[in-house]
Amino acid sequence: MEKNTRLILALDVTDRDEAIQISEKVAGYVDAIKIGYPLALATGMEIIGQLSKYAPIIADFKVADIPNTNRLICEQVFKAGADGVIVQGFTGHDSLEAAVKLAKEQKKDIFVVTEMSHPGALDFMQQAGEGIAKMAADVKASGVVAPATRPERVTEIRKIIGNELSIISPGVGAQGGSASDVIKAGADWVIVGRSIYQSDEPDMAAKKIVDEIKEVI
Ligand code: FNU
Repeated sequence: MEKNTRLILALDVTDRDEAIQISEKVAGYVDAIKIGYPLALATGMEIIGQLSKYAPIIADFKVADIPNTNRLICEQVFKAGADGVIVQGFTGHDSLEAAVKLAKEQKKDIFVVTEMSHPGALDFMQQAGEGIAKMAADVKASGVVAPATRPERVTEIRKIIGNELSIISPGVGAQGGSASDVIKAGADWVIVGRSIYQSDEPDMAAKKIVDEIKEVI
């Protein structure tokens, strides 16, 4: 994924035509489009190939299984045309290694969730976040997913993973996080969904975030 605008669109709409229209409009403002279960379940996996002409696709399937199943899932997602897959880290090193090994063979990316951006992540996940970040660095994943809602945690996670791995960071806008704050805290990319795709002018909403990021880099 090329680092230009530092914005990743989270395209959680459930209508194929709407997904394509929004992608066309925002393509010039995003470095990648993240799709997840809402869009893939609504339209089928072909949507990945259809959207990949606008931007590289990151599939947010938060893969969380035993090593063999992780590998099988990632194989299918890459075959559908995705450039990266988001996997959970809490399943441990062997599950993560299986995904990373496959991704490296295919020159694709694995992003590992450290701690999630919503309030409930404090119940269980946050305690594991630093250990997961270290594991992601040890197995040489491409990057981690860390919360824009807690920029101070992004700074902590950056210290742990160093500069070899990327940080992609959701939680900007609808969840209360700020794009410029989390970029300053150490994120490489922000992931933004509702603030863009629910806007009457998604391209202008995306541009505003890109301009905000430019101010601080
Ligand atoms: P928006 N997402 C998230 N927090 O929000 N993958 C995480 O910790 C995480 C994610 C996803 O709030 C979420 O599923 F690991 O509308 C959604 O697709 O801007 C997007 O990031 C945020 O969407």
